[in-house]
Amino acid sequence: MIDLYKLHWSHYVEKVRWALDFKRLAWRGIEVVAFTKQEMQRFDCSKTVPLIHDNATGVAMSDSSPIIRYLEETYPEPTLLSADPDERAAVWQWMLTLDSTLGLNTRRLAYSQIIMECPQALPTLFLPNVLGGVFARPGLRVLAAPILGAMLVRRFRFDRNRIDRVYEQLETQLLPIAARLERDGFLVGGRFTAADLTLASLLRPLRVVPHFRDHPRLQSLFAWQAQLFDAHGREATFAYEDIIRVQRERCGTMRGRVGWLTPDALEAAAPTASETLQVARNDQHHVDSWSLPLGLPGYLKLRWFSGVGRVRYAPAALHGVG
Ligand SMILES: N[C@@H](CCC(=O)N[C@@H](CS)C(=O)NCC(=O)O)C(=O)O
Repeated sequence: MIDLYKLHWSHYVEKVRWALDFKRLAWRGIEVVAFTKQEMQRFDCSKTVPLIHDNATGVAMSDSSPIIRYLEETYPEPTLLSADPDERAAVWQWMLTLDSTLGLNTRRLAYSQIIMECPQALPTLFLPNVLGGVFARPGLRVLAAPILGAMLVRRFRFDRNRIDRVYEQLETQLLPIAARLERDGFLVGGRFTAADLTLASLLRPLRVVPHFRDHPRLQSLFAWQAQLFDAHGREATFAYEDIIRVQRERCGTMRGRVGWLTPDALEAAAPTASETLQVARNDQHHVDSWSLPLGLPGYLKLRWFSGVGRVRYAPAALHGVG
């Protein structure tokens, strides 16, 4: 039995859940409290989720791609990598690159979207079990939302999305990937590997970001993703997708017009240089009770002056995408 320490909606966790299911391994999920991570303190690896503890071997480790590599080495069949060494290396580089770029940027934009449109979803996601779920109740939710929002802004710097050119970087990364999949069907070797699993999982948060969800040249990519989810029995939507869809249906609009994203701006965005990675990068900044209030101006800026304007809500063309 493998214990998987998780936050249910995390796209990095979904990578590992998918790999465990693909390999038909027995596992049980342990939901952690994101702020204390008390449940993981006894392990001496980094305290991010996913973290696994394999009761059969005693191994405990975090970081989704090394976890998948460990699963592959310990439980080789069915394989998620490749017997061919060149393909294996290519899959590994795709995984680390996507973890270090796509996964960070999609997380940034999805949280930004939630803060812009329905910050009251944050207590539901982060505090469902704290003090018997009291913060997820309607009255306290309204009070807890800005505090959680400020904390997340401090941790991930959503107030810098424009300066850091997050939309531009994502678009220039995804367009060639979409074209490649249209041509080849899979990222490496013409068959499903951990590279595809990584891409499909880490792309999930973008399904709440209208600029990408409705992008005419990315529809084939979301269709590819939906097809994989269906073929592998993955959840069609995550809780935050449903929460934001309900909110949009209620108010009839969504934050979808990225004001500064002109064709010229996109043209000028340099594609990210591809380097050989040994480990995945992360973008979390330390937050404590002293620095938390510093997140409030960024939170308010994101809520009211993000530069991402309202457009009329229309459900996405694709089945399963809100
Ligand atoms: N590169 C890591 C990223 C893991 C990561 O950033 N996990 C987030 C959840 S999406 C986390 O543990 N967040 C808790 C925190 O921010 O303290 C991986 O692939 O597992």
